[in-house]
Amino acid sequence: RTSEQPYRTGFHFQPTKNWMNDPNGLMYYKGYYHLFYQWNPYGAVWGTITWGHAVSTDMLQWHILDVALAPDQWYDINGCWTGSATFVAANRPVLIYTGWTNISSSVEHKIQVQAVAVPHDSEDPLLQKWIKVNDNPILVAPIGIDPTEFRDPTTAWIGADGKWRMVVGSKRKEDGVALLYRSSDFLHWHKAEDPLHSVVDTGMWECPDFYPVSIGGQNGLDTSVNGPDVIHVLKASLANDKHDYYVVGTYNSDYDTFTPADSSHNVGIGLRYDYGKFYASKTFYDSAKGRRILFGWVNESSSAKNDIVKGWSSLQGFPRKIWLNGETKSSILQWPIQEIETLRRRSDSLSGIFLEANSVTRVTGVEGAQLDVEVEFDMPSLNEAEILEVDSSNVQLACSQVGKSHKGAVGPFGLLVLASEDLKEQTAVFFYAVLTGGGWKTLICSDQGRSSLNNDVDKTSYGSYMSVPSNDKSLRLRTLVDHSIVETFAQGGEICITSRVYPVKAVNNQAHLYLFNNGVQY
Ligand code: DQQ
Repeated sequence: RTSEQPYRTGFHFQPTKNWMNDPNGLMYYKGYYHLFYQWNPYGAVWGTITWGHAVSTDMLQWHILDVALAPDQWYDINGCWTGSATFVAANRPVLIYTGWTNISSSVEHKIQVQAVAVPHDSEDPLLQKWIKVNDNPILVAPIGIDPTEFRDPTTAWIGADGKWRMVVGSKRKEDGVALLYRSSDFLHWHKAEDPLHSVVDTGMWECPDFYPVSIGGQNGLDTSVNGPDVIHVLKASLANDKHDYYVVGTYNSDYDTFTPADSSHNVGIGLRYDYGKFYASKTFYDSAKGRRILFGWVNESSSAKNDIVKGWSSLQGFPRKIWLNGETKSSILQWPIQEIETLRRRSDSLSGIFLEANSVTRVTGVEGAQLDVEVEFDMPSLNEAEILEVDSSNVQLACSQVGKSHKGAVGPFGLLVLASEDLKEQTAVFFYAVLTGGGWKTLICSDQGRSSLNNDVDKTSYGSYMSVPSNDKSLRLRTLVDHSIVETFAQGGEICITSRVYPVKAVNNQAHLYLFNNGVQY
């Protein structure tokens, strides 16, 4: 990082230059974590997309290798789009991805097909060279599906009959749909009559992900595992609103049906992985540590013009371990992978701090633009919480209307990160307990409103309501800060919020940490 490049990060993956988007083909193989990613080698904006490739032994330090897949065949000549990795046998990883091609060389109309690539040398733990198979494209859009909306194959899994299954994202009219395909040999795929799942009016489903989670623990499961102790998660990235929505449900592998566990949730309705910036995410099973890990694309909040000047765009979110929330059994929990703890150069612990009403307290001795902060607030008394006078159906709006500077009863209270000494720059992560029509709720917000003196960046606030059981003793926050990214995990990973910020003064060791309380009742 230089003074010209204050927004490059340290422990988040980013290519040395140019545009990146979705994580692709994640896997653990022969001692290395492999991250492929949508990458434009030619500039800092989206364009002719290849699969960039990086490897790591700890998901903290990455080594960038040569591009793994580039548009060099008629069926992917306009771009090698998102796809996934599957182990067809222990030492046989296979990639399936979307090729963006032309209907014919004379017609300028671009469509999507699916293609397969296999390692040139599966003995190479770095899997540096990939061969596109002769059978490509292995799938074209079926009748009734728009070939411009047919993409992003999932990791495949084995069903009850021993055959492979995979899902491809699409839409039918305005309904988002996860098309289901079956195969015996991984090259010849047949569409099942019914999709795995579909939800009316949710629009195009990009980057679907479908995986099992254990009902009784945090351990991850390989993608084909099913049984009485297992429940499934289906996620889709909604092209209409650029958010990743998931639902937990039961997968019947005899009939290939998927039924949401809680009828009030569905894909596109209800739960999101993250209430800030986080899109086109993908999980994989880490066989080395028996966990399931989630990566997601975090784009910039600055303009394309700025990206071109700085020469790069986008980060990957810090990898998260993901497992079923044992309390609800219909939502998941996410937490930064434990490897991050090895980066802690120093660890300070403070306790018994009383946050007076209307106070801001500097956490002395904790400076810098790279932090991993965990805070636990004693549960405030909710007796005095006020009725929320903002539009409670729109949380993003509620968070920006409340804002950190709002004076409430129970909150806002929380953290100021990347704050300049004069507090002119600050990113606030806060709780605010309110009474809405539906009862007590706690808002958790990330307020970027004062994150930068530069006004040429998007400072939208993000947030969510969080249900806090009455027997919970505290409100908990964990916030990771890495120069231009702030990732918050509230209440042990129930709610996550990622934001991008571009401070001008609060950089490097000029960035400070504060605790604040604007509520009068805390
Ligand atoms: N990005 C890819 C597509 C995918 C979209 C193209 C999601 O395959 O649907 O770069 O961000």
